[in-house]
Amino acid sequence: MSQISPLQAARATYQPKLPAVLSASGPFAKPVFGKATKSVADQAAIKKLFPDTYGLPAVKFEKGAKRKVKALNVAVILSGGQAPGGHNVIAGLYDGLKALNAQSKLYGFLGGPSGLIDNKYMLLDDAIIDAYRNTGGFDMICSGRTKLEKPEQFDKVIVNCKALGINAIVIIGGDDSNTNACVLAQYMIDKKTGIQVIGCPKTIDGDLKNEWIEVSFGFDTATKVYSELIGNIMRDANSARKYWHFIKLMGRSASHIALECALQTHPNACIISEEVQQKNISLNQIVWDLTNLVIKRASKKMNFGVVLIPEGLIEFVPELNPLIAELNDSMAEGTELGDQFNALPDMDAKIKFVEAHLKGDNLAVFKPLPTFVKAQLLGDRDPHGNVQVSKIETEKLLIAMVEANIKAYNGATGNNVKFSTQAHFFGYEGRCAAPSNFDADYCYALGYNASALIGAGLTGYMSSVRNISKSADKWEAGGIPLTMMMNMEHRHGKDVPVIKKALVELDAKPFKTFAANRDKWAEEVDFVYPGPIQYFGPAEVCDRTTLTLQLERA
Ligand code: FBP
Repeated sequence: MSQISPLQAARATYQPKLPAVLSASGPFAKPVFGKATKSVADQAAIKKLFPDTYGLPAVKFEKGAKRKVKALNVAVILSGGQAPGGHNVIAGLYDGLKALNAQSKLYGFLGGPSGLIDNKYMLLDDAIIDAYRNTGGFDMICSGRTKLEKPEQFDKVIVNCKALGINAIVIIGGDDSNTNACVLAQYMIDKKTGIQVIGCPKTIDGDLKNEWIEVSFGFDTATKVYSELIGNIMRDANSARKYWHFIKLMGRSASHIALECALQTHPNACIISEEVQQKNISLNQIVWDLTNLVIKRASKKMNFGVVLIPEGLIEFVPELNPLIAELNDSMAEGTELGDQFNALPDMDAKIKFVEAHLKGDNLAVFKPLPTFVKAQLLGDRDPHGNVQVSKIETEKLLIAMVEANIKAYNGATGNNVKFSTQAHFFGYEGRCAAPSNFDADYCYALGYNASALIGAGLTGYMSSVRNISKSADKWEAGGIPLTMMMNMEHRHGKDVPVIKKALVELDAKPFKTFAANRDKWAEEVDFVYPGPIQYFGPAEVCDRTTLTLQLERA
């Protein structure tokens, strides 16, 4: 590891808080089983696919007595995008396993799921774990996006795990990785391996949440980092009074991150993709709403402002969705059109080709788009050959379109509304931040709790720590069957079982609170400057949770 900063050194000594039941009983807490569960939808189909893990009861840990547990060998992977706190999940898991039996071993498989498949691992020991306690990043064992979903891959995992005498695999990941964990758990039963599979809910996006998983880890820290940056920009905007800042925020499809940052900072506008979709708001309408806001603020001598834009917006705009679908289909590799398109020498030729082949409405939407957006729509594909929607610079697209409207407005009215802009994209700035106290505690508890689930012999569960809007001593620990979160979805031409993604709900408190305040925030300077995450100091400053969580659990 590189040299550590004084803050990191102080932070290394932080002892994360645990739910009272785990503090009292350690990983020997007693599992108390609830009633049989069912999946959120498509019960018959899910039951058929997961005959042994479907219907498992939810588990709640209660006080338990120390008992003799054999030494366990456990494999752990980090899967997908980085999220603050991942190292603490591993540290909690490690401490819990050692408490169960000091001879237990934890193997970190390297680079995500591919490490399990290709048998790349390292044995984690005290020195490694101690070096990474309470740090951000996933660099202890690194992560990856290989999908662990095919029987051939599972078979390799079995061979590799058997060679090390692995009793359980812990998959720390988002909805896709935990979907795969669910499939792997059933596969391990089918093949009578006795290897348990436990999931942990990770993603800054906040879209792996439901009645039992109140939040995925990383959301708290990442949104605090973005909100700090947004607050700094707001203060700059309010000081210089000459720029409109358009800020795109990571979060993939869901707008949870944008919404939380809006609640924390009170921007002049924040677009929520789920609202755009439900109310069928066109791109033109979004742009005119922003244009009118710029004009209105200009009339009050406020030629500045801050606009938040969720990463996934493009997919939710009604007229862009069919356009993207047609581009995905018509340019797919192996099709006649796709092969002709791919053979073209440069982007100019590709744009002309696509304009000659797009149909009716989609052509009308594509044609007026700025050239850089056309190029991004036609540029690199994802591994499935689809448009990489997240790479489209929506913040710049909106700026260009508002600019054109303002120009037309100034021309038609003789006014001189100024619209000078700055574009930003925040995502990587927050994914590896040192975890907030909340994420440090929550992650450690999730990992420690996973060791208790393993010690109890369970498989096909997600580590669940609940009641987390309260102080940690009131948190509840347990496990939720992965099958409980599943439904069937149509993906890449097939109906497949997946964990249901949580999008922003327009009738829930976080959105309603935002909607009730946004007009006031639009026209005034009501900015809030949250400042940096604090690790040492009063609990009301250092341990506060996100506003989303507070509003949802109020
Ligand atoms: P996960 O769902 O895997 O946690 O990813 C989170 C995320 O940060 C998204 O917000 C973002 O769209 C994506 O990862 C970017 O990933 P990459 O850096 O691999 O392109």
